[in-house]
Amino acid sequence: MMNKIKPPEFDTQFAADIFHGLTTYPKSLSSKYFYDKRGDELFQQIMHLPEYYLTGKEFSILQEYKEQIGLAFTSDKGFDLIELGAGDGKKTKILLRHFLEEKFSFRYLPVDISDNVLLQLSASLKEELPGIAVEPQQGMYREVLDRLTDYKERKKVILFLGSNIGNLSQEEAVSFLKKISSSMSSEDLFFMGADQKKNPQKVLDAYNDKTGVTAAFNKNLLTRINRELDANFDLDAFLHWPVYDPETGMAKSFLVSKKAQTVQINSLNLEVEFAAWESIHTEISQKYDDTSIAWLAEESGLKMIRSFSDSENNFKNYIFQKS
Ligand code: AVJ
Repeated sequence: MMNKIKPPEFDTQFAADIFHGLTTYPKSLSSKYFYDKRGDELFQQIMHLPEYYLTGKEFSILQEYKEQIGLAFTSDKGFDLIELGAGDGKKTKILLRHFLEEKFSFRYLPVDISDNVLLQLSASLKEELPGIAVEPQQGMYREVLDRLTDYKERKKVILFLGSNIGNLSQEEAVSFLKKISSSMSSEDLFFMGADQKKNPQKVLDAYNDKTGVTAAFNKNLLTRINRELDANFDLDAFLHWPVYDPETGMAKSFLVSKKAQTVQINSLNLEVEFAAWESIHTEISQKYDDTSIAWLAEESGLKMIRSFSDSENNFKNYIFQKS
């Protein structure tokens, strides 16, 4: 019999999720919590690492195929470009600059949960690409997509770059893509970047860089729990451990406890016991191929109409329509 204890109440979703993740077996934490201020900085550094090929490959695809991409996006009445998780917009600016030069009629609607990100992005666009109509949309993807579903005046093009889809489990990815598809009309497009299956060593290296930036990024989650929930994780007592399964295409990252230890999380009134070599799963970075993308599309009510890739097929950008 289980002890009947009153379920704890939590001040924030973060507190609730950390509690649940560290009191179940096997332990896990969501990668969405990587991105506090320090996490954002570390991710910026990751994008410049020689091992982390994703950003450079997608950048080169957008650069090489911007004309063709532009021709697919544009329409007589113009279009609205909605970007989910815009970040610093470095890659998107390649497209925006080209669309501006071509004098396409379009508006740019970057969507992000962070007001701060949107403010910085709007400011940098005003400076670098004045003349673009920018309408930032603060909120969660789902909320914003709901808001935009009834909007049918112009063609919508939804951008989802960076292989961010890879952080979702298969089930979550289908549910997310169904949401996208249901917010689209027949002429709308969905443009998505997805990292591809490749030499497993190359994938592994991307999540295990020599300089340890990715390890610091992964462990920063513990620093965040220490700060926000008054905990005492010892970062040196955990190992950053990425793995890659070439069959499923799943890259996973773990934090592994180097010894038996107990961690106090004061704000949660919780003591977390770790056995020696017990793991915390922290991230999925799914790698795809055309078969798995076709399956995802089929499950989600999308139809792939074009794809663009770099010369080594390391990364692909796909265009989908509602099916
Ligand atoms: C931003 C989700 C695409 O999974 O490759 C980078 C995040 N994690 N290094 C990825 C990340 C570790 C990244 N995404």
